Amino acid sequence: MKPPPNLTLEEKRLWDKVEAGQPLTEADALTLYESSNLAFLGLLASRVRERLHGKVAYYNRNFHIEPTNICIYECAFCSFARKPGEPGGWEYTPEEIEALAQRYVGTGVTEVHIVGGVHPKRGIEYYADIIRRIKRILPQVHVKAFTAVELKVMCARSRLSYREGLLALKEAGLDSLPGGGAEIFHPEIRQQICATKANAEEWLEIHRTAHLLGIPSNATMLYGHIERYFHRVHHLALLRRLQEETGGFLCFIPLKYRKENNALSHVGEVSIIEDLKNYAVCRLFLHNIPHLKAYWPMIGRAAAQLSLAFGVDDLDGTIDDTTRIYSMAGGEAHPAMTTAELEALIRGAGYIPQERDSLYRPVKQPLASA
Ligand code: V47
Ligand code: SF4
Repeated sequence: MKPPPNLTLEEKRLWDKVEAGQPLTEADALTLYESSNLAFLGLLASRVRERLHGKVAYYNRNFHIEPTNICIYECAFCSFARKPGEPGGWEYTPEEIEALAQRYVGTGVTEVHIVGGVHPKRGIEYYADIIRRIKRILPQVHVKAFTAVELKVMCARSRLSYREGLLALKEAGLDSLPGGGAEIFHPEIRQQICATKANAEEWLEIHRTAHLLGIPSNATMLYGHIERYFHRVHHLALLRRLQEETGGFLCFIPLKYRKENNALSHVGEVSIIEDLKNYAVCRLFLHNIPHLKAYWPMIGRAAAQLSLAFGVDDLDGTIDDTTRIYSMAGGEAHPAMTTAELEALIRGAGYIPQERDSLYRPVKQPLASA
């Protein structure tokens, strides 16, 4: 495709590079972040998006289980965690978790996403037990569970290596890992926002181990707080390198920092321009991670719809008002969408909705084109 008119020399160089399918360098990614030509970024990211997925945009039927919000850590951006005994804390028993799963029998959900606080007492045994109970009730459902931050502590508590812990969970029915806990890998920022939890090397090692055991995973980046562009590029470069090694990442999810009820509130939130730019740069730089997700409960429905023209190909799912992490931080209060609403959102932006399973296999044929 010919470049659009009136590009600067630098924009033209980047256009040609993307058209030729060459990976962008970290310097290229910084140049793109510093660009104020949003239309150019959208067009360029859409070239890559359409090469990978055409006009298809994915969604899934999912629900969340957050077993506890009791957490040993105090991440500055977190609105969700509570200390033991503090008002607003919860700790579900395995029986309560079974009752949550029971609600979804016969509903067509294909995925349960399980994440929570890092509980001071629970080890691998508790988590393997809840996976087994869920799989007994919903045998077809894909279990995407536990961030590397949770896994590090649960393995240590049960005196298991990452490999042993992940194998025990896999045997219990774990199918993939979600991408949380990555935040910003660069120590300059990590030290200020989540100093004591798993660091970059540990997060990456747990995902590497999972990939080698045949457990795919997602990756995230929490952006729009105190980090600078070069911290984001450093983060993306580490993920791209691990993906070159293992090929185990399915999807990348930029998570916009939301400011309500946490210790970083004074920093405020970035604009939608920044969100769209970030999606575009992530799509362009992470050429080897197949999917880019706009997680609508965090970014909002309108921004998620717009993001499809900035490299995004997945909006996540129906959710059914089962997650509190974002509502407690300023996201949608009761996040839930029907499949018809998700499809209308996608069609409204000129894309073709496709229900997917957790491995991005179509659950039914695409409906009439947009
Ligand atoms: O690691 C916490 C983020 C993550 C805030 O894999 C916040 O499909 C913004 O990992 N503002 C957990 N973000 C959620 C997560 C996730 C979400 C959606 C899809 C997938 C997936 C994974 O939530 C944490 C942290 O980065 N988070 N507080 C906040 N105030
Ligand atoms: Fe705990 Fe996760 Fe919140 Fe950090 S982000 S305080 S690890 S629940």
